[in-house]
Amino acid sequence: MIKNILASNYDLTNISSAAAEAYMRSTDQLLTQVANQLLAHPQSKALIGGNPQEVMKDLHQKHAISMATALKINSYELLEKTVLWMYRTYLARGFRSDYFSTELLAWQQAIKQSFDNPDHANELLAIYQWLLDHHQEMIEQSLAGADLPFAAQREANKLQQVFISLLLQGDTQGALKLADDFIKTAQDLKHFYLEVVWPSMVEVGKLWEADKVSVAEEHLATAIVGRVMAALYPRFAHYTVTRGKAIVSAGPNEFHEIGARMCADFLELDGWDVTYLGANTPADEILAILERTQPFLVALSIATVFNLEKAGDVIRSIKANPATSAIKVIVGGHSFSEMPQLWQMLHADAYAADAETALRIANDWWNARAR
Ligand code: B12
Repeated sequence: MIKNILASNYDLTNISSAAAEAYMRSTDQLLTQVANQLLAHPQSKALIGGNPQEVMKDLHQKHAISMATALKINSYELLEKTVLWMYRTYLARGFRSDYFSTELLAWQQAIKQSFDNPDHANELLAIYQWLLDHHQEMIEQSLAGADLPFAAQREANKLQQVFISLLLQGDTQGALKLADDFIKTAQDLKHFYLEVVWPSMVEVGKLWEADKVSVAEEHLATAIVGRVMAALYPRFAHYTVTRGKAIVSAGPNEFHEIGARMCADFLELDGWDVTYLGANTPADEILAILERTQPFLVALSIATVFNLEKAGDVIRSIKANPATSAIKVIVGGHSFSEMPQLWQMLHADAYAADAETALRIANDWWNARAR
């Protein structure tokens, strides 16, 4: 098993912040050059498995964001994991494995053409060279990685098996009935969210990653879960506030909202005064509502690694502003599931792998607060 290929070979502190900033400044130019090179390649269509050009361009964007994020927070491990995810996901969609080496060469070429400062260029070229040198290993590891650890890895239980088949069949009524039959108490609701809904959606994600369910089927599954949660909410939302104010939101550009909503519901069930903002709250709006309403804590959900950088910027701004710096920041979401230590790199106050643990941490903070 090849583990942490990059992390074991590189120390990101070797990359100067000037080189990292130069990469971020040049991203648009680099993206254009990389796309042009690949489109001009004689086997362009075959390399991308007949997918539309937009899919390839989107992949380049993802590559650039993950590279920039890894450089910014000094984490080669993050880069490695994202590269493995990309290889696995796009190989499943028909991209050829030599597409990725061709793309890496195109990035090298674009860097050589775009960077004025040869020292900065050389620092970045070395990373790309390393990715190229380990290309075959990375392909193999990504394909072997179907068993990558997921935070929600639980023994599939009967209820979950039934629930996921209802989601995949698009049976909203069946899913509502199942939830209604099973959930009698707040404890049942928590169990249902953690042991049925969460692993079912992780499974839907794995099927999407392997190109075995379509985007529409994934949307349908999410929409059914949203309807089930909305139907359950009024049954348990009658509460008395016994704890502080909490703002729960998905981070900027983050469209995944079910995890945040679970956290919001768990906190609310336990007496927190929750403001739930849903998906994709812009950074300045998060900062403004924190300053205006002065909650005790803010919980930010970040599901994809491509949104970590933006979330990190929000947290830095919260901590830098004296009007919000005392607000506790807890983070969570799928992007941390393989690298829980990322929360420290984002300068959050805590991370929790699930809504129950988030609640426990919030309550500990509340109980320990200076009165
Ligand atoms: C449904 C879904 C979508 C839907 C979301 C719709 C919605 N309204 O929420 C849509 C279609 C929008 C979507 C889009 C994309 N998605 Co998507 N998506 C999923 C999927 C299948 C399920 C998400 C979900 O609801 N999970 C269930 C909830 C309960 O899980 P959770 O969020 O992880 O929450 C738990 C914990 O993480 C924690 N938690 C969550 N938030 C918080 C917050 C705090 C503060 C705390 C303490 C804890 C905590 O508590 C929860 C359990 O109690 C996941 C698969 C997965 N593994 O989750 C992929 C997944 C997250 N998506 C993925 C990707 C790549 C994308 C796209 C980039 C796809 C693309 N276009 O190329 C876009 C990105 C859009 C964007 N800008 O955000 C990847 C991410 C991979 C990576 N390396 O980052 C995943 C993992 C799929 C996969 N296996 O490859 N997606």
